[in-house]
Amino acid sequence: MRVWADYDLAAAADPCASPQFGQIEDYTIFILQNTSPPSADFSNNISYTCDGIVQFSDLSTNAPIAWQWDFGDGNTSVAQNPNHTYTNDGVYNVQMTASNAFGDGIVTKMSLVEVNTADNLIPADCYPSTLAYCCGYGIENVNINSINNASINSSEGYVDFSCENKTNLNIGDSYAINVSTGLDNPQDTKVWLDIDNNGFFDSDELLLEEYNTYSFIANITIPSTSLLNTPIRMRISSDEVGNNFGPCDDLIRGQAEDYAIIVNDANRLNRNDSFDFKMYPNPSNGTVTFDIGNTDVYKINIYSLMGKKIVGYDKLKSSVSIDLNDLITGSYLVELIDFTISQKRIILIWDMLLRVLQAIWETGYFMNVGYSKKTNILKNLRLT
Ligand SMILES: [Ca+2]
Ligand SMILES: [Ca+2]
Repeated sequence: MRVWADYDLAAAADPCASPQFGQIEDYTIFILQNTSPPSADFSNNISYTCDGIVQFSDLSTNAPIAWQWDFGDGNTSVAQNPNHTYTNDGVYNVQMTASNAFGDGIVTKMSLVEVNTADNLIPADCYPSTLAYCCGYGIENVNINSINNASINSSEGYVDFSCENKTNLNIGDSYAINVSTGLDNPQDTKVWLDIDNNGFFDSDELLLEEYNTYSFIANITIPSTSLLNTPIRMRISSDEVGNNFGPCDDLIRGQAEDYAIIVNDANRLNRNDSFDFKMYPNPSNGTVTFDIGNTDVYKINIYSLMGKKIVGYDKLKSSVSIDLNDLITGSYLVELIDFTISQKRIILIWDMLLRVLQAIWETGYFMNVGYSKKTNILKNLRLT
């Protein structure tokens, strides 16, 4: 084994060249047979995928010579670094066995890969490349509504972030979009939305142009012709100032990134998701809390058991408390409506008199005080 060391600005190390100021030393190494079975390990390039494609890489030690992969979906491979395509949605365990002449090593990773093809966008007709990254150009952060995605500069080239970065926006509404392009150079940036989801970015799908900025916050308005309730592609391209580019043009220094937008119409009752809700306390003696989880557009209607609508509330948030003090004692039908889906529950409301009597009963006064004191208590509560 030869060790070669020299002045750090000298010519590159050549095992047979004489160092300028340093020296060369030789040592003896014996290579021994490794008689241990492999210690199995591997990595995967992605854990949440919309197209189902996952690249696995062997990280086993102790010199394996054979591999057996079980991808958890009934498919297997004997490659060292297999590329596998899952065709069904689900969460998969992956097992790998690495072998050599001295035995096997096995590793199993539970719930390693989640496949969700419902979030897969239709392909775009083009994916712009970065031609000549330099100097810190690129897109370093994108923030709009619930998307807040940090990434490296354009040394990564084009990246499709749409699978794991999607957000719901309302048709006709304006939203602030914040694109950070680093501190090194000003850039030109454009944003397109494939509003008809045909895979092409047409001229009327250019939503924003920002010139000569380091980063910016601007508003985009979701066009009234946008396809509803389907993930559609938003493309952000950014390049050095003065490079006039379209949605399919390669970028000289910068890069393009894609995201997914789901356009909703809050005024149209067209949702098909099922939902459930919690309602407590029940029976109630006043304020009732309705908890519907992540959904935030719905109505609450309360009916008598004869079917007469007593009261209704519109467009409430995911968890809301409603004061039902005014309802007289009895059972009521509560209906929560989320677009076309409705769920119903019966709630029992206790009115004020019953509540007071219950409170007195619970304090034990009926057990421990005389009749006149009980009367005074009721007088004080303005119930006589
Ligand atoms: Ca980036
Ligand atoms: Ca289009």
